[in-house]
Amino acid sequence: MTPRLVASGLFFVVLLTSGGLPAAETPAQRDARMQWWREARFGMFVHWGLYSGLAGTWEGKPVGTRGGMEWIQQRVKADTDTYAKAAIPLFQPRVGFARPWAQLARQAGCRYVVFTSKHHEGFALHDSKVSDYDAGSVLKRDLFKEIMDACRAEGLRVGFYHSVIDWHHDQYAYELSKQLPHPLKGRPYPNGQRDHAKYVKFLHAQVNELVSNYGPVDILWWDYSSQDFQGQEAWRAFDLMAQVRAKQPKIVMNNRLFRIPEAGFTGMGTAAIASRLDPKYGDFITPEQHIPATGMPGVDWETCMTMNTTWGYSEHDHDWKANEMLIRNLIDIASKGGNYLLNIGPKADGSVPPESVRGLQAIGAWMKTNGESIYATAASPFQKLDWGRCTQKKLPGGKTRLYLHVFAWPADGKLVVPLATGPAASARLLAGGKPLVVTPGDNQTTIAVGAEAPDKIATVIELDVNGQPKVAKPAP
Ligand code: JFZ
Repeated sequence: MTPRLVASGLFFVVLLTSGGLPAAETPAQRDARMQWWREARFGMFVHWGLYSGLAGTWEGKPVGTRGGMEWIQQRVKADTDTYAKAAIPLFQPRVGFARPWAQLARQAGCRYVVFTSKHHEGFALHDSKVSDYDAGSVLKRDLFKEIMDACRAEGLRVGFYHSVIDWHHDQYAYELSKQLPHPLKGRPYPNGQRDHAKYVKFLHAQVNELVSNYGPVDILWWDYSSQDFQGQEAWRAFDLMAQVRAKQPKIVMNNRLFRIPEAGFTGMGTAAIASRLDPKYGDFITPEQHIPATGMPGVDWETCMTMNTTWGYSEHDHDWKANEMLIRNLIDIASKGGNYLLNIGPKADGSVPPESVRGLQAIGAWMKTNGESIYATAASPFQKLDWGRCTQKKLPGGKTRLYLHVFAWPADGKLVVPLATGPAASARLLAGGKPLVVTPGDNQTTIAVGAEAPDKIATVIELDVNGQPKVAKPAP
């Protein structure tokens, strides 16, 4: 070892021992930690808790037909005892419910699962020593472990969504935020006074159970903060993240413990999109129910989306997205360099709504043939393509493979790609490998694709070119 290497080695030892924080991580180490997540492209989200049994119905009436029914306690303004009394008898998970979730995810082509360990209602799915509002106390089961084990058995990466908002805990001081939701908002604390620091201590202790007792955890999906209540002040967020990283050094976390511009989270939808994210606030940003208009080079992002309009199960929501939209959303997101976290809201018995099964199976059928145009690809080199989307991959030997996803099939059977290619360019259908005739050019390349779209939703054509793709400038 040269003296310089010894010195830099010491340098990192010093950084690491001063807390094991992300500051100690070099960009190369971060890239290595993020690699599986960046290549995965597609995950399954699961919202499942006491609200699943209520299914959008309170005292026999629908609370609504649209929107998040995992918020039902807040929607009907129930205190936690009233809510628990109504919901607990309905929450009856069947034995072995979790394996079908994991199978469904794997067959859909998902590479990871993120499920709710505790949503805003406060009910924890594991067997918690620091709470009696948990599956261990109420059902004598550890549903968290059942889900983790099932996902592992199917070879999936797995992590959990954890709400820092808590509508059950008697020290959660909801008056400290005007913006965060609470069923009792505007009403005095039923127990007189609250000491929020005690809640934060409980939050840390419960998360510590989850990252200590169930083996490796791949993802922690925090939810959520407001402008007026966030970060270190609200959740002792830096301490919480450090505690998690000490137990799970490889874990990937989102940024929702914070809500400031430098953390890349300032609002929902479009406003949640930021082109910067200091890694000390988390690893990725989370556009919700929304696909950004363009990619964001240098920022990792994941769009989470429902298949109807609610995260938690509702028997009243029938507004299901068509298979075509689900598949094209996945392609659109991959073409912009993001991940797609697609939600299911199982019923209280753990069964998955048939419409969700249908949608995931359709994605799975498409991914079985076309998955290599999604996994481990990079964002499109084109700003816009009239007929669809594009992803790309570097091939050994200096070539680039473009995956052209055709949504709108050309009526004359000629697909025009705004790209300069040389005579070495070659193309074929990804499904089946049929070679296609390429006419290269300085401003555009034309591929003879035939009159009929082989796949009405998205046909993938591979186009191999030498070196970096030379994208033609759009006409002024
Ligand atoms: C949150 C949850 O409230 C919701 O139930 C679901 O779990 C989703 C994935 O995440 O959704 C939010 C988060 C933040 C805001 C609104 C909904 N917000 O800041 O307005």
